[in-house]
Amino acid sequence: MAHGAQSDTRKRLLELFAEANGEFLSGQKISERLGCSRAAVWKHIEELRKEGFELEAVRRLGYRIVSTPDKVTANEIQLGLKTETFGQVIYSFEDVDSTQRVAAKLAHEGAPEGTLVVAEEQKAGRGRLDRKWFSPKGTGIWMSLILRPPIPPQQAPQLTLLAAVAISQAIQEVTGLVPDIKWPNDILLGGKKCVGILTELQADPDRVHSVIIGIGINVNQTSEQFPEDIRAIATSLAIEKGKPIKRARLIQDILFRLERLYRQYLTHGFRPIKLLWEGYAVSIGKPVTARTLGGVMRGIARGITDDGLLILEDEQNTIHYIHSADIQL
Ligand code: BTX
Repeated sequence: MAHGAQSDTRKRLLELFAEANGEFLSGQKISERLGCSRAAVWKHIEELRKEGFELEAVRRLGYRIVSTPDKVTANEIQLGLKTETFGQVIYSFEDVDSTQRVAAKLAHEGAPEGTLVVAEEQKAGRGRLDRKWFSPKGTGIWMSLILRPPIPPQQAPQLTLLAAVAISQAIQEVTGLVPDIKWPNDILLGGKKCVGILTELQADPDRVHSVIIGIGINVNQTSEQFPEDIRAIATSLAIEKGKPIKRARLIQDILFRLERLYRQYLTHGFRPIKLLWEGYAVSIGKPVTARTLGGVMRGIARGITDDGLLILEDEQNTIHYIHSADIQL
């Protein structure tokens, strides 16, 4: 079921509550600020309640938000969101086949940069090379962000690395845990995968039309909730932290950091991002096995190029530049 892009009035109401910072807002003031009737205000408040917001109503004082639900609806994400464009338009779904597919369709139809598609559950979440991405209901972050960078298609993989940095920073900020990044697209905690990133393009040979950054984060799963075949390699933030994490709060932080890094990237190029990326990179200087579509290669990971390719030095000291692979440490 889709919640769809939310109305401007709802969005402004949530902004008002965010400004009020937990204090009461009178019904009169809300209706004046939103330019709608008191009855309409009441209707919006009831809808927020249905979504799991806890709202206190006191005569003469008005309304205040007591607690917000652990939901990934547009309302929840936009309450307190500090971005200019990223996540300012949100399509949220109870369930969907894949947020990547929905975002690609929206991008094709002209959705603006920063449009976010997010779902409580994915029935057909996917990883790279059509692998499955396990996306159970209500426990993780399954989202896709539409970007329209003025770059040639071969630079798009840099955005995967940029996203990995923003997500790692946000995880660190919200949970205090320090993640490792494994080139190109895995984020690990304690050696186990908690995040996957999938970057897909709509492009001509010389120009990108849109880039869809798909982000899957295991947030609140217990280890029994992972299917047996990935239990040994997967983890969630809650497992590592020992307590549940509010998903919308993490999404806000990710969007904020993504937007900031993306702007920096468009102005100064990949180099500053590369330096940040190297700060989280786990494979650099270590022996790795790279499985590419062309075969298996062993060597020492020496770093990444300014374009974001992996530099691998094999046993004969030959340097290889790898565009895409699965890396085993
Ligand atoms: P990947 O190809 O690097 O990793 C996929 C592999 O990871 C699977 O083959 C499996 O072994 C393992 N795996 C599957 N599910 C999980 C999980 N929940 N946690 C840890 N490991 C898992 C990674 O691809 C890119 C994933 C992107 C997912 C996002 S979610 C939002 C968006 N929509 C969508 O369909 N995909 C992206």
